[in-house]
Amino acid sequence: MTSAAPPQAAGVMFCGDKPLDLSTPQLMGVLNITPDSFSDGGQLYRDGELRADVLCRRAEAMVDAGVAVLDIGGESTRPGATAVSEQEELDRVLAALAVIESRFDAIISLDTSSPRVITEGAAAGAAVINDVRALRRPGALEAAAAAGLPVCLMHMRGEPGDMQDQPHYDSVVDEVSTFFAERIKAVELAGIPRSRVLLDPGFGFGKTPEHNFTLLRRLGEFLVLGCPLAVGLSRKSMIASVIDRTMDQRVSASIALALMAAERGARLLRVHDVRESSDALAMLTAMEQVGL
Ligand code: 7PJ
Repeated sequence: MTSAAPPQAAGVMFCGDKPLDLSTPQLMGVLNITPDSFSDGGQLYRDGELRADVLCRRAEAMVDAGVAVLDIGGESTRPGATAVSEQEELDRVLAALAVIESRFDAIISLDTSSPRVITEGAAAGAAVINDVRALRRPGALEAAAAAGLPVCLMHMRGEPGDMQDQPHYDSVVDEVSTFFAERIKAVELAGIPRSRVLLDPGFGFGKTPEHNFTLLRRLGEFLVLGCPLAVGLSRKSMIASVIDRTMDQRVSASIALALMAAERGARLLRVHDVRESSDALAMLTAMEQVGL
């Protein structure tokens, strides 16, 4: 299949007209426009209102720290979260895009599964679709293909409401690989070339701590699928399965996990603590640049 994307240097993925250089690991900063997200709910959106000034300061700090991508989400997908209506999600996301898009040059991704949010968000300047449901919601695949943007396809077993009810796999790595292969085929059939696909094993989404650590340890095995790998490990509960830490005490462990993932081939790291993550990544990149 031929791609309509501009000619690409090795490791560069075009997000609309902006190049994302994945030849070294890059950061994606999390901006949750929700009252109830996993670790930062209510900071940027409270009492039905976007806190535009806080959002601007947060985005600016992320851009200053060197993040390549700002990830805007209007739906909480933490375990047990209640569903949000498509209209409510759309209102949150469009309000945030209106604040950020004109002010910052960073690539904006949308953490969404909703076809309407994909279509209208892309029209409002979003340049990557990051879907924890891997475009399985009816209409999402077609909406993403029509938007012509890169997609991040994440593995999730079940739905946020029930995904942590005793997840079981015979082999978590094989089952996630099979899922990726099936989703790559589906997006290619819909007209999204593999060169615009990122894959994410979905840490914490329908997985026990052992599943999560197995996926991390064997992350490099997914590289044979030929797509760059994205990971979200920041502040996740797999940390608390090892050390008893509240959400805001998980920074050091999050950075350790991010570095392990980057060493195993991850190229896009979804993080909350951008300055600390960026400093840590700079050390890895410096080491890798000296060669063997
Ligand atoms: C992830 C995500 C992740 C990708 C969330 C949280 C929960 N998108 N959205 N990967 N997690 N691609 O921030 O902890 O792991 S929401």
